[in-house]
Amino acid sequence: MVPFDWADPLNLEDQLGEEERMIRDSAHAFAQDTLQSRVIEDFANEVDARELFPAMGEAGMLGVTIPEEFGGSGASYVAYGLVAREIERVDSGYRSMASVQSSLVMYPIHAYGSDEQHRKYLPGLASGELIGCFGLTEPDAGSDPAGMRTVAKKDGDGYSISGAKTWISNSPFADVFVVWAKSEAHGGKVRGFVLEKGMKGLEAPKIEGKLSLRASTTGMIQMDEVKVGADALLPNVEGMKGPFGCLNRARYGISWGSMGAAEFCYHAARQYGLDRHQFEVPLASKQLYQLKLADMATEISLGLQASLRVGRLMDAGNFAPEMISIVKRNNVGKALNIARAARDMHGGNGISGEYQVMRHMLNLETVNTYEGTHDVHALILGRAITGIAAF
Ligand code: TGC
Ligand code: FAD
Repeated sequence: MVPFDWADPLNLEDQLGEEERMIRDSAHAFAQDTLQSRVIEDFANEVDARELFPAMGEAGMLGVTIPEEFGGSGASYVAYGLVAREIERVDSGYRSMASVQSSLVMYPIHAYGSDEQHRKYLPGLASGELIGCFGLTEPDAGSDPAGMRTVAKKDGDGYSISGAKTWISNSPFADVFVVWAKSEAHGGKVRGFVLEKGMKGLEAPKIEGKLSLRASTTGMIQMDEVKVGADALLPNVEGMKGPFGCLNRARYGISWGSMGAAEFCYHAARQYGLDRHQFEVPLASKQLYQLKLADMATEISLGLQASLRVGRLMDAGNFAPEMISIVKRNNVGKALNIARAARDMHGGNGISGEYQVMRHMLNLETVNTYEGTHDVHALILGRAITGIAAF
């Protein structure tokens, strides 16, 4: 028998390799030293924290699974998940900045791009010298991105791209824009294009006034006949499996990240209950309070085990996208419930920025919606279970 560890109930630590632990430890140190010290102000002031990209790059937080020859770490999907967990332990918005860069920009350029695109973009994205964004969602195409209206028309040797993307993380300060459009030259099939800041007809206004994910900058991408060369096309993928292949990686990372946010809330609620006395005893001595902590520990440890399992299967090249729907949907939904409970357990203090649980709660509302809403992932699973699409 071993003693029970309330902070690691199912001994996840024992299941990690040495390199995974090292990467996790450096992510933890970076997140606590560089991110935790500024997050309350970044969230309160809705700052554009673009200077965090080179800092993340230097700390090895970008492109964890991308090969070292392109500036990445060449590490496992489990290591990538552990990094997401440490960053999101501080704030979902910072994790969003990093996961868009790694899974939604570096991944498609690496998986679908040409050698020239690899050399041109990947090292700068890995170092954080370049910032990337991913344009799939449109004002009239959110859960149903196949309904997109953005088009690419043949224009000389290249293309002319027109349309609008909305709710795009990082777009207002991005240098590199991975944009998905219906290409007339490819029979109307969806194709990926890499656009660059400063191109004529390309604008990326900020969406101001979010009540969630305020430490992450979100904007639109407006394209009015943006002319690009043939070399802007991602040559090696066609159809919706292109963007969905990227979403698989990001959704998987979110399943770990959301558990990091939940762990912060669980630890905070435990400590608060031990410190705070009412009716002359600690709140943590009350059965109702302990029940909530027990539920948190249970959901977090089960969620982490499930993400670890999916990560190991991804590393073995042996996963189905529906597995990722299970962990994204379950872990984010559970994390949101945990954050709401932690907010309540902090009483009035729970609504102050200083105690941070309400910030996590507000952030997780977005995380529950983006990368496929909680209900859309249920429908993805429902289709796989019954063979009937109910979208
Ligand atoms: P469907 O008919 O199911 O499939 C079309 C083609 O795509 C393939 N496919 C996949 N390939 C790889 N991975 C997956 N997960 C895939 N899912 C589908 C499929 O095999 C097929 O290929 P082919 O070769 O036969 O053409 O497509 P559908 O249009 O009916 O899809 C329905 C649904 C609901 C699954 C899909 O539309 C969906 O997932 N909707 C949610 C949209 C979403 O998640 N958007 C995210 C935008 S990015 C974002 O939110 C970033 S947030 C910032 C951050 O991450 O921090
Ligand atoms: P809708 O699709 O309109 O859904 C509204 C409601 O209807 C939801 O509850 C949904 O579950 C439900 N619903 C939809 N369809 C069905 C159905 N068939 N049956 C039952 N219920 C249904 N996108 C990007 O491309 N790149 C990014 O970087 C990015 N970053 C984001 C950052 C933030 C802060 C936010 C908030 C969003 C971001 N998104 C990004 C967009 C995000 O992916 C979409 O918001 C999400 O996919 C949902 O689309 P929607 O907002 O249009 O909602």
